[in-house]
Amino acid sequence: MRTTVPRWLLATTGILAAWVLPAADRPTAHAAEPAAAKLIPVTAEAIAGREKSLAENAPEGAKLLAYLDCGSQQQSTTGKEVTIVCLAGVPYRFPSEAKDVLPSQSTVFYSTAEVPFRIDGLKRSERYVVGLSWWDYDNGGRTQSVVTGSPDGRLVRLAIPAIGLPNYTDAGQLPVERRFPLSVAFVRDGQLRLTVKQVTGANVVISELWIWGLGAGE
Ligand SMILES: [Ca+2]
Repeated sequence: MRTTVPRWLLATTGILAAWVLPAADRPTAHAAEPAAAKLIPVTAEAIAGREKSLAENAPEGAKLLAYLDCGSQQQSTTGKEVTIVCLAGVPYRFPSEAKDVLPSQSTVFYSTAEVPFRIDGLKRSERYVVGLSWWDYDNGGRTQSVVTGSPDGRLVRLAIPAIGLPNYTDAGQLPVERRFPLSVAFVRDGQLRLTVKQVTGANVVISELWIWGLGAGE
C-alpha cells in the first residue's frame, strides 16, 4: 500500500524541523548556524562566476562588494570590506527544469514571515546599491516587501514596497532581479539590517542578495 503524505504537511513538517530541531543543540553564540547545516552545496567556481557576472553588469562606476547565494551560503565570501550574513532562513531548492534559470536562482532561503540579513562594513559616507533576485516558482501567491534599518530592528525604512513575485508553474515567469539605493541613515557601527518580509502567500523566499559600492557620497 502506498501512503501519500499531503504536500501541506510536508511543508509544515519541514518548517518545524528547521526551526525546532537545530535550536536544541545550537550554541547560543551562533544563532545563524542551524541553516548552515542544511545548506545546498555550491562550488567556489559557481560563486566566482556569478560574482564576475554581477561585477560586469554593475551600475556605471560601481564595484561588487558582497554577494550571497541564498540557500547555499550563510555568509558572503566576496570580500572583507562589506559582508552579508543570513540570520534566519531555511535552505531549499525549487525543482526547476526551466531554461535560462541560474542554479543560484533556484536555491532560496525561505521562512514563514521574514528572512533577515545583517550587512557589515558599511560607511555612512559611501553610496551603495542593493540587488536581489526572487521567484515564486510554484505559484504560492507570494507578495513580498523589503525593509532596511538599524541593527536592532527599531528603525526601518521601506526599500521595496509589496510586490508579487513572478510565478513559473502557472504563468511560466522566470526569476527577476530588483535593485535599489541603500539608505545608510540607520547604519550603526557599520551594520545594517535588511529584511525580506512576507505580505501574502505560502511563505517568503529570496534567491540571491548582493551589494554594489558606488564610492563616496555627496
Ligand atoms: Ca540561491
